[in-house]
Amino acid sequence: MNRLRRVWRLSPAIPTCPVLYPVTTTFTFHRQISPRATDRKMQATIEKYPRKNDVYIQYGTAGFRTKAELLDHVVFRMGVLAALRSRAKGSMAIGVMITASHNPEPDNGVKLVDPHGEMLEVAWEAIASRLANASDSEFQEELAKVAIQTGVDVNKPALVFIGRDTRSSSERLGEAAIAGVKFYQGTAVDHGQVTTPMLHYYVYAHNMNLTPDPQLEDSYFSKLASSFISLSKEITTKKNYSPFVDFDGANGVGALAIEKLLPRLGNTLLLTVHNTDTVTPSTLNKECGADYVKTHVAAPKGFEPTPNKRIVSVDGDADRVIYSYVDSQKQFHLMDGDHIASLVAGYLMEMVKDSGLELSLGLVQTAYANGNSTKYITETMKIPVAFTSTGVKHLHHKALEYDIGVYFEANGHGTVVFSNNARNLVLQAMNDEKLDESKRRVIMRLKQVMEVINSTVGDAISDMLLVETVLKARGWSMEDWEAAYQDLPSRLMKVHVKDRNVIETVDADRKCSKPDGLQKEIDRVVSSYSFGRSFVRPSGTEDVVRVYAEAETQVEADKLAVEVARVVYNNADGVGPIPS
Ligand code: G16
Repeated sequence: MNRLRRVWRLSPAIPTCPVLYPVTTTFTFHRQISPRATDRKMQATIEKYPRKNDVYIQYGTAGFRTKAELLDHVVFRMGVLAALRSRAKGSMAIGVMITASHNPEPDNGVKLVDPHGEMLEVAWEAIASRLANASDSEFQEELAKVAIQTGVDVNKPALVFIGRDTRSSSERLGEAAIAGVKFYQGTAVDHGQVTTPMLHYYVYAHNMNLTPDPQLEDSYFSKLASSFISLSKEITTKKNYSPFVDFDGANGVGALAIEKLLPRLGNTLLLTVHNTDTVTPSTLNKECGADYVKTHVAAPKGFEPTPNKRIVSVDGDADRVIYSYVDSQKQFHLMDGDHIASLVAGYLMEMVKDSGLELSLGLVQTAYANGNSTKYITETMKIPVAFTSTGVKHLHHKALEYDIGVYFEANGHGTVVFSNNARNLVLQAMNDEKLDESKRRVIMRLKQVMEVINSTVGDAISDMLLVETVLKARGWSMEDWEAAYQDLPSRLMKVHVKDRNVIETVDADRKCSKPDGLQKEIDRVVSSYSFGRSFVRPSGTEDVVRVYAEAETQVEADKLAVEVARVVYNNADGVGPIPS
């Protein structure tokens, strides 16, 4: 009886929320003989979002991602978890973004945004997976365990911001997230269709009290536009730079966002926006957008490229950006995340040197970085490069080790982070009356560059403005930019296998440790190619194994990729046609 009273003593915190009870034998007993009306009501809500199959789903590279029809219960539960996380973080806002980014339209996904606009803390990913995989009948008990384990103060309010992309399933899933927040007695604010980086910024800006909530959207676009315009006014070197750009919106939410930014840019950047059909579901990411351009090494469809004019492609939630152009001979040229990284890092390095500030600067890449980009950055630019596993969360974390950390994945996902030390030194120098005038100007510019960057997460639109700033400052055309270094020919492939998780990797994805013998086979194949390099890893966002290969010529790179893909197919239970 005493133990039963203990259960009741904990309940008044949120009386209608029995899931916060500690899980004790007595509790189970109590529930078995006397299920309360509230318990039944809560259970009925959970069962409105039933777990339809028992396939394990994991919080992966970018949250949960799979076919949209399998996600309702996951998103509902992530709404619940976000409300719990908000309480665990002293009632700060937490974000829930509904998107499958570059994936095809029938897919969808959900990822959580932490209070400073960063990705969900890694330790909580396992909690998210536990909740997503609990059976409907176990969910309340599992949630109670999480509440106790994380020591949430249930008396605190909870606030969750919800955002979604333009997928046809996103509205329905957004409602599931809102239901989850309400289930856990939190307040849900629906921000509607926003890019992933917009939601990250909203969470950050709200929690930092930067702007009143009704002005979050305005604040986001104004901050980007005003810092870009100030920088543009300062920069007089134009030479080969032209402000005309073709923008490929991937028929997704990036197209909606850019339309809101455009009027604020005046004539500093003259964008023609293409691939803006956010209403026809089948068009999203279809033969356009950053992922298509990067993986197919081809111009986006949907418009006729003008020779030598820059094309900026974003992905389905506008957190990645890829530049490209078609020359007057109709030859396609790709300027991916590696080129963006070296362009940005070189510019920042120059400013650091010219400012006289003592700031460390480093660059973070993954195994997908083209070998020649790493060589150029380390040997010619003399900038240190660190490697992490795939997934911006890993790169972001590593980049924080520098005062100025530039990170980009080859797929165009990345940004720049600044340490508190860097921000303080810049502010101090700006107020230093004895500072030499030329240094002051550089430091002012560095401050404006910091403003144009969305440091919370990779942001295609902010990254585009940054690239445009550097190109303008350098007075470069696409050809000038491309002349920095030449990519080694490479090829990306996907292999379908029974269970992609039989493949495990080590050494920042560069080697695989499982299944036994696979790495040895890959090494054997690679050894016969000049400048050959290849690695394989299970995707965190699609049900495939990814194969990357580079070699001295395109023919060799293609051949190496196919050979390695076949090795994977044979060693990891390949399904469907043999890779060719
Ligand atoms: C996500 C991650 C990226 C990662 C990409 C591909 O991007 O945020 O860091 O590079 O998935 O991951 P994988 O090779 O594991 O499928 P996005 O733009 O799809 O959210």
